[in-house]
Amino acid sequence: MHDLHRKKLYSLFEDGQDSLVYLKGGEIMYRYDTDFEFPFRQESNFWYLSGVNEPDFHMLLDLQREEYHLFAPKRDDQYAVWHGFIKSQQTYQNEYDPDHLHYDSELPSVLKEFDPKTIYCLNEEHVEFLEELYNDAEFDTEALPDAITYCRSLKTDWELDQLREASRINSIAHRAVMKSVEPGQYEYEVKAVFDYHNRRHGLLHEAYNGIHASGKNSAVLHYVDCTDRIDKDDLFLIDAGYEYNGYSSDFTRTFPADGSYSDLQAGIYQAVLNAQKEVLNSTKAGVKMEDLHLQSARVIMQGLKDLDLVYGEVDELMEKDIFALFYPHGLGHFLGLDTHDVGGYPKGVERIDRPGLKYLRVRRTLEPNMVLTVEPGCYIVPALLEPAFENEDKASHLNESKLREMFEFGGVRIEDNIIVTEEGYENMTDVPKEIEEVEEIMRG
Ligand SMILES: [Mn+2]
Repeated sequence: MHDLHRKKLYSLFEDGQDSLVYLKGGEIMYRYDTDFEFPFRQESNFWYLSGVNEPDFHMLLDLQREEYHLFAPKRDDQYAVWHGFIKSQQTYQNEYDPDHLHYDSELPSVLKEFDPKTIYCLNEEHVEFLEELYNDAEFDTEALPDAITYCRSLKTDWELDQLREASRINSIAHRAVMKSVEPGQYEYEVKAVFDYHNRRHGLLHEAYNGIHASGKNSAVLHYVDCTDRIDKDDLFLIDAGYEYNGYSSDFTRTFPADGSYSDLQAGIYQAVLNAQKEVLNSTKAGVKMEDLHLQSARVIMQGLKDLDLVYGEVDELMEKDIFALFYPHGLGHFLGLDTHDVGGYPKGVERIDRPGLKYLRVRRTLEPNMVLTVEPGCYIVPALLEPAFENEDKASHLNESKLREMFEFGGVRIEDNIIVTEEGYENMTDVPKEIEEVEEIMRG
């Protein structure tokens, strides 16, 4: 399968005469100056092109002959004593199927034999490493990141299957969490349930720092403390996923700790759900992500208007950036070997310098086989509202007294993972999100 990824990359380098691609695989990382090892996880570009998920490898791609050279670390007996069994070259050959297999110590001599004109690298750090071994070539760090990013942003069928499997198991874990949450538990107990269900299905790596947030913590976009006790009137927000074969899942659900949404919670929740459903209805190839984002923000503003939390016409609330006070992040992002996957901004496309759009992680026209998250949200963030109350132009649109009463409310986010198709999308997330469905699963 990774052979297909390399072919895709070769096709982007038309003139590969006397040129090589070099990639350095990941190394084991330690906690400060100790021998505490973090679990190894391959660097995503290396994994994409090789399928190798173990430390200390290198690769060269011969663009002229379209041949793949893999360099494996030579391990000594001490390695076997302390770290693990040493694989033979034959094992590596069978597992990874390179056109040529070498030991890492052979990297300088192989480079010399090639005598390349140009070596394409991912970054300056790799250039510096390689220059120590061979400095008779021109190094280029522009073309390769662009080419791999292009390849990775349009998924192959095999990649889509990995993503579907990650989502299938993540759906099981999210349902289990929804069933088990009760007031009085601590946030970390919920995380334990979530981790358990992923791990017992063989998923060992979290795709990102999961968020398990109750009450006002749910309005902290990247809350990772996971230490608070859940109160019966709290909303609980879980934004978490594991990866399968390196491919991520990333879902969010928000539900009432005691199993039934209060009127206010239901009002905000329904506004976010309506926004997500409207945006999904518009999702298909040819649509621009920033347009979808603005569409979702309008629906949320209408919801807040209906709840008497904001005043004015939706057009005005959008023009004056009132929406950004309640929805300060982007609608979604690409998903793949990284949770915030590459390719959101094609070359030359800059971020929009405007509140509420600045943090949009994708500004592209959607194409079939792009995979992304759709995750509108609505939050009560005192840090954003306090200054807005002081700003005359903004304050006239805000129901200050009602909003102040909600400073402990937190927020709502609903996130699904989808594959863009020509006519629409495939939703890989299978976790209840309608209010009645959520309440029913929580009742058991
Ligand atoms: Mn996400």
